[in-house]
Amino acid sequence: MNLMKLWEKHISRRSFLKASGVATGTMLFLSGCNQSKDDDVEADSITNVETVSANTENVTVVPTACYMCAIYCGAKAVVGDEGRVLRIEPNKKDLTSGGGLCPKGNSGVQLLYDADRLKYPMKKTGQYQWEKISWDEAFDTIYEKLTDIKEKYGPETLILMNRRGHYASLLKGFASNYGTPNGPFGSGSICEGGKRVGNKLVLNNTSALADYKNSKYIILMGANQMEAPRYRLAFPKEIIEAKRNGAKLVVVDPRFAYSSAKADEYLPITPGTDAALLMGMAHVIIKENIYDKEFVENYGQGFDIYKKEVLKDKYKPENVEKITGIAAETIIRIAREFATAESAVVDSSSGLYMWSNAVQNQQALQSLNALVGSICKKGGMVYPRGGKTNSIEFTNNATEKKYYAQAGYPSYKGNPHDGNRNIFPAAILTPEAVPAGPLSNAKTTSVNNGNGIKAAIIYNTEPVGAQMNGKLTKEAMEKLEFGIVIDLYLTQTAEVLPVGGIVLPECTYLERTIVNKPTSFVPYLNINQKVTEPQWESKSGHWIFVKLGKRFGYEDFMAMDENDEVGAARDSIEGVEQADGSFADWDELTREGVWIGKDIEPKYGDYDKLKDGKFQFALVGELDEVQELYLKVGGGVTAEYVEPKNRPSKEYPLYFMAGGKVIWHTQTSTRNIPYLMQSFDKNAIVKDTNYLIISPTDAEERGIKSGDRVLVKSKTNEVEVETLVSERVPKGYTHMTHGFGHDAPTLTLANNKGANCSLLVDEKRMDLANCLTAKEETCQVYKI
Ligand SMILES: Nc1nc2c(c(=O)[nH]1)N[C@H]1C(S)=C(S)[C@@H](COP(=O)(O)OP(=O)(O)OC[C@H]3O[C@@H](n4cnc5c(=O)[nH]c(N)nc54)[C@H](O)[C@@H]3O)O[C@H]1N2
Ligand SMILES: Nc1nc2c(c(=O)[nH]1)N[C@H]1C(S)=C(S)[C@@H](COP(=O)(O)OP(=O)(O)OC[C@H]3O[C@@H](n4cnc5c(=O)[nH]c(N)nc54)[C@H](O)[C@@H]3O)O[C@H]1N2
Ligand code: SF4
Ligand SMILES: [Mo]
Repeated sequence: MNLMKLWEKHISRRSFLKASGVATGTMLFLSGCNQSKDDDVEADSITNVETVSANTENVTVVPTACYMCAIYCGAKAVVGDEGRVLRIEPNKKDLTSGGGLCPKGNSGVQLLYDADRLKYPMKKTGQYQWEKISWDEAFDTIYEKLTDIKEKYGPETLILMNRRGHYASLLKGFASNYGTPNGPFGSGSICEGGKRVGNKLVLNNTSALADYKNSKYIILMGANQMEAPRYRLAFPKEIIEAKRNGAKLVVVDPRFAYSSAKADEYLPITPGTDAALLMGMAHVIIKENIYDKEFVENYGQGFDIYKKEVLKDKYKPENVEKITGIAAETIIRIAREFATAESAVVDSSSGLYMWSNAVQNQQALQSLNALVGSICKKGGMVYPRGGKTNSIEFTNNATEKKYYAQAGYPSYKGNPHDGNRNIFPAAILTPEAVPAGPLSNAKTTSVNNGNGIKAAIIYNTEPVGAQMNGKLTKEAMEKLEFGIVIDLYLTQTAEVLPVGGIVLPECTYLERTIVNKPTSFVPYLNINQKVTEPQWESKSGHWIFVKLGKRFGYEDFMAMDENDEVGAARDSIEGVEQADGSFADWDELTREGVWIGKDIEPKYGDYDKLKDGKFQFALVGELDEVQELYLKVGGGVTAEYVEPKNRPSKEYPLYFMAGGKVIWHTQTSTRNIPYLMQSFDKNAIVKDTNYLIISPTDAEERGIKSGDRVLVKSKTNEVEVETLVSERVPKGYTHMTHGFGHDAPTLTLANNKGANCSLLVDEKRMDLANCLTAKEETCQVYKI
């Protein structure tokens, strides 16, 4: 197909003309290969839609965005003859990426053209047996099955799962219309519930961001930003920039990760004990009277209670040394440096959140920031102000609230967490053991009407690989009465659907159009623009969910046009006032791939966003619903160090960090991409599989060498895997990267490579936000 025509179809005529006009003078010489060749391309010249000459063919550059993980970096697709996408380049103007792309972003073309992709809607007829069906038949079957289930068991027996990202609002609209409050549940209930609740308690906002770039003292605690950038790919770059401007970087991590390698000071900590270190630092700072009195006085609530806790003997440096393994004199020195730096910030990630004491950790962390006045301050913690889009108003949007009210529960908003899918296997297998009602008892935010869960819609997530105790998830899936998986691949999760289950092929992000709201300090949006037509019979989430809603006759969906996703994208920004008072410009967004508001610097001094204008050092006075509920489920009024629930024992003497992100891989979704799965340097821990990484001492004690196969056993399960002996992990500690061990026949590269470390994790151990605790596992290792 003529490329320019294809492109023209997807942006307005006016913006297309404007855009191509800008480009005519530019000549680029591109070879037709997939990999980035920066030296061939004048970076600054790829700023627009343009027709450029190559050695062999004409190419077009289409601004779009990456969706190989949930950061949504702005990108440019270089497209050759007949719509063939040649490669993905960075978009220099994009803010969340800082103008770059990671290796996963570059490899997007291989996802697009992966021959293993799901090509048609299919119906399961037996184990590993599928029958190709038409989209119409798929929708008819779904309508009949789900209508039947609703009549027999009630709408609450349908659960929906997704990942943070595209089309969540349409999925939510479907759930509301169907009448289930159970979902869509994203991955937030796996990886950051503790953070969100911790932040909400003290900062009145779930998602504060560290202003690394402008900071003079940065502590990364359990956050491997250099390798697993969280929220923004620009972060690693900005941390390095801060270092160039004189900032000190301290990394606190039990294992020597990539971030540790960039640190000015690296502190290996005893796993699970970070809150003790944070409280110990606060102890020194308060004792030495070097805290920010002005902040505490003007913007602090309940400081005396916090102070009383902090000054307890258990937080004396010599006692904290015993808990954390970090020398008392180091704690004292770091505390002094942190309090007296021009600006300072301590930030965390899964290393603190994936523990049973996650909420308390985050309370302690933000309280330390507050103690030195680093809240709403340059170089400290600030409120995000990313771009906004319209949220679609669905007729029954209030379903869950109505449901809770009818059932006599506190309002849904009162839950410390906005959605939880951890209850999913138990609600299928043992509904009688799952308490009814929302999180009033901190057991579940899912609603059980007594019948448990009977059907599931699983979109863009792979629970067998990603949920703790994947074996249980498998058993549960097989017992569903009906299930639907919407994915790019026929995953191991799809393979355990009950017979009669349906899989629907979504197209990739390069084959669809939607506006993104990347996490940001400033109002800004970017856009995924369709770069090439969907292949085979794959369809975009927009098309799939609108058609689905229409099949059910839901009025909200009847008014939508499944074929007009460009119109829907445009509507999503129409008339939306951004945080700085500006309005996004569609032409600019489609032409540049990004739209940036008036304010281009983070906003400081937003103290009015704090609850009653105060940072909550302690939960006193009139509490909001989340604070009240938190106390009710056993949370403390102020920050504290709480010992993790699970500790190494005689039977399971080694810490087992189940998961841990690596630069070349996104969770369960990039394991079939050849460019990422090639072998590199063993020490860099990059290969087409995962290993059990074990210290030389522990390996020697067990007679294990690198490359040996071992049996890793936890209380929950056991797996076999290859080992890598490395000094990057300390004695007593083991680690496996998550996302491997796919065990269905459908992914040519990924099948049976490595092992699924989630199988080993106890799914019942949760934090006070009801979030899972993958880093808190323990194991024993045997040479096979
Ligand atoms: N043991 C252990 N388990 C973990 C973790 C850990 O550290 N340890 N980490 C946890 C964390 S932090 C997270 S966020 C979760 C994430 O785990 P998941 O929720 O499973 O997320 P992903 O791996 O990103 O993607 C899941 C599926 O989405 C599909 N997919 C990709 N792009 C698209 C698309 O455009 N459309 C559709 N329909 N499908 C698409 C992929 O093929 C894949 O099957 O895993 C969690 N599980
Ligand atoms: N390349 C890449 N980047 C990603 C992702 C990806 O899959 N690949 N996924 C994205 C997602 S969904 C998420 S949730 C984030 C996760 O991003 P991170 O949270 O940074 O990633 P993890 O590797 O899970 O854990 C961070 C660090 O915590 C350390 N740690 C473990 N236990 C403890 C502890 O008790 N104390 C301390 N101080 N440290 C500890 C680990 O050794 C690890 O280095 O990454 C995002 N970015
Ligand atoms: S960080 Fe995520 S969104 Fe950005 S380029 Fe890498 S995979 Fe794509
Ligand atoms: Mo995550």
